[in-house]
Amino acid sequence: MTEATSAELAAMARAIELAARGLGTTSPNPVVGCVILNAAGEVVGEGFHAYAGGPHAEIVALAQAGERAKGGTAVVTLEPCNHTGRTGPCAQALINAGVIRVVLAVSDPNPAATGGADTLRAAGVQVITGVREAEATKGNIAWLSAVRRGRPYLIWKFASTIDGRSAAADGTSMWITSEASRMDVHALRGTVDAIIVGVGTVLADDSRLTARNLRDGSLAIRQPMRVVVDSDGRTPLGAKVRDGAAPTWIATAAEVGVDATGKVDLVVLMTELYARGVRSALLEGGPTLAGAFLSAGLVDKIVGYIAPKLLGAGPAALLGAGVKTITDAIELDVTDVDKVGPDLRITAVPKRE
Ligand code: AOF
Ligand code: ZN
Repeated sequence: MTEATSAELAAMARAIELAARGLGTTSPNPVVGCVILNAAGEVVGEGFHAYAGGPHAEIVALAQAGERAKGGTAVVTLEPCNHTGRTGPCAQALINAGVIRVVLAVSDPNPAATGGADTLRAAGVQVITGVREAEATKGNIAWLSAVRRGRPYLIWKFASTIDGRSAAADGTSMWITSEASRMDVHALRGTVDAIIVGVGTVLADDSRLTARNLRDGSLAIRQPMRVVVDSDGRTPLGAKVRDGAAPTWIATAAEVGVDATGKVDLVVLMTELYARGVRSALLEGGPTLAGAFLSAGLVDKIVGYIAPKLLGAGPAALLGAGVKTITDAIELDVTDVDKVGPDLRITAVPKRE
């Protein structure tokens, strides 16, 4: 059978669900889920990847299935790995367990690990690819796009009034959006590996840029790296980002190098972040840095919190994005619109030609 059966389609939906349990804890590795069906098509094992360095999803599911995997099928959201990294090759483990068929959703773009499907086929295992591929891709979007491009998946977050302003005329910007939106931002911070801001934001707000728990304000267990883009090294020694509560990188022009505008080269910065294990990052401010990232085509997703307020004056949420005339506008596709407390949360992705 060269197409997935209905039992396998159902198992893939389940595997995608299992994979999602690893979201936020597997980086720099992907989220992966696996279901083992016995020869009769019954579920005999389930597993997901929980943390980098831990057993891969296939190994967890095989352990649960034991002897019952023999003559059965492995349904997995990512092509089984072919390499010995922190753990052994899953393709070989599946062969050793006597699995005769593997159904997978997405091929592995990681050059170190790819080739599992070929190894399985060479051992006589039937391999079906591309099953529920779009859903599995969505569940792993940050990791997949990061690995394919060699730079982190970047989310630009901003808060503004309905008339697009991020501060009042006198520069005051505290509490533009509601408490509910600010809590939502903390949850968002908890899903990424790094938070990026410009030095202007540090100088203006002196925020901690940590992810805090929604209930009591205590620090979340996993802290994203704080990255301050600071061409001239102006981050004060006493700035809260230097409090040691999370790994912090003050990225200066001297260290990273500069682009044609004389500012920190953002492409180099992103490549360096990837090398440091960052697969997803949240860009939080300010407007000029956001403009530079957007015009360089480095933003993958936009989350805007829009407060039901009008100011009529004051700085814009975005500046200097390289748009001079209407035909230069950065076109977006809105993927979600939600109400967060009294505010609107708009999620969008740049249209790519
Ligand atoms: C995972 N979990 O369930 C699967 C992965 O660092 P290692 O040795 O654990 O290898 C990580 C690579 O293995 C990862 O980038 C991906 O290409 C492949 N498959 N990884 O962390 C899993 N199946
Ligand atoms: Zn593996």
